[in-house]
Amino acid sequence: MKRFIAVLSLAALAACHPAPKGETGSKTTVSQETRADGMVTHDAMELTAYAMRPTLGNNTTTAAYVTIRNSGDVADRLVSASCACAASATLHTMTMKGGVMEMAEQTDGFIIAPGQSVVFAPGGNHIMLEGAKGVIEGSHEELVLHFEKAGDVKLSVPVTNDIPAGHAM
Ligand SMILES: [Cu+2]
Repeated sequence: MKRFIAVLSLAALAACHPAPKGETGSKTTVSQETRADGMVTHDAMELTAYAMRPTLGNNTTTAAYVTIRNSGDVADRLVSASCACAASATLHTMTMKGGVMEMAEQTDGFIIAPGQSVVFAPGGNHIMLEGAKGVIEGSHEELVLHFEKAGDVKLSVPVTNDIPAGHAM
């Protein structure tokens, strides 16, 4: 019996993720069971690895990153994002085209199926912020993610060049 327990705890250790670094290890979860019309139950999102890059010099374009996991039972869609820190926030994808990385706006947003994640991280999907001002290293900016079902989710996003690697959880 004792041996069995030891094996179990080893397996648990092996399943652990590496410790996230610093404040960027923040996690926000939102959940709702039932909607007023009674149609949708248990919509839930886990938001991790969020960060925003500070603006550099006179450059007013920057980006925000977040990993979104659908931990609920219904599909949801990230429709758009907004931040008081910028004139516009758009959802961008990054794809290889003829050997060149090209970014494009994902105007339909991102559908996230139950159990699936969408990762916004350097080199890939990102939330493009244009006309940004006062996005200073060490501060926080409120980023709002607009979901079709989960509604508006507010994140206090640390401004840092130490961007955490997003990962599918
Ligand atoms: Cu972009």
